[in-house]
Amino acid sequence: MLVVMPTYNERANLEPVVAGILAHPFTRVLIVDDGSPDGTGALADALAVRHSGRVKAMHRTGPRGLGRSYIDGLRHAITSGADTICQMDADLSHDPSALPELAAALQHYDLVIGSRYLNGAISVVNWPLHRIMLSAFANRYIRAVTGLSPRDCTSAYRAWRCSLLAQLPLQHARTSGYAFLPEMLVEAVRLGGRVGEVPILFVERRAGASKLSLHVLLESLLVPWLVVLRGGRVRRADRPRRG
Ligand SMILES: Nc1nc2c(ncn2[C@@H]2O[C@H](COP(=O)(O)OP(=O)(O)OP(=O)(O)O)[C@@H](O)[C@H]2O)c(=O)[nH]1
Ligand SMILES: [Mg+2]
Repeated sequence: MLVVMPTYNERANLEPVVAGILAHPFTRVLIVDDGSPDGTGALADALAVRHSGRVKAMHRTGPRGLGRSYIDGLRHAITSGADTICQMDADLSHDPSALPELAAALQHYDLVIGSRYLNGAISVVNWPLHRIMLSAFANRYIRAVTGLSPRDCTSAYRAWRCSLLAQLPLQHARTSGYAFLPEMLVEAVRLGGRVGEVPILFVERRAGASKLSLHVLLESLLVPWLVVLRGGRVRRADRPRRG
């Protein structure tokens, strides 16, 4: 499994998260850095030398962004020959110890979401109330506008069968922030992908700073409508099953 991980100023988190991923013998890592001013890119290069063959660093130039970095990293991953691809954040909010469960669920699904909101629970640690409410609202909003049914449409912790991911029109994704996350889900369901969810515990970052901005939030409100205008709502028959 190739793990794609975008980084921007994650110097304090990169080493432990990479160690956690590499503890699973079935993994490789692609770090997608956006010229982090704190030197995360140089650390990524050092890790690539130390773990030659298992860690690779990609250095982006041009406009930076979480969405752009995930898309570039995933497109590269598709060409790498991996059968399965995982996407995850580098700030330790996504616990690498969940990787075996995500990988195992790919035996039954084409896309598995590491979900914070299964079975009526909210599995989030150290989030202030306004962050929980924002995330809950975002998920309701996205489900209402697009017709999607997963409980966590905005989780970036996802495992893919490459056969499904390679069919997605990733080259058309234009969003800079999080909005590509529900957009990719809609495309996956339209392609007939089987979508499952496994529970994860999301822990708010302890080191480094969040990059959530007003621009990214506004984009997230608009994009679900653009996705629906382009291809319609997800039809009931297309809807994913829950794992
Ligand atoms: N390459 C790249 N990575 C980014 C960019 N912005 C954020 N990231 C990375 O994307 C992941 C998620 O970003 P966060 O800032 O943690 O966003 P978040 O998880 O919603 O916010 P918090 O809850 O505060 O952690 C982290 O690994 C970041 O380093 C960017 O512009 N470029
Ligand atoms: Mg985070």
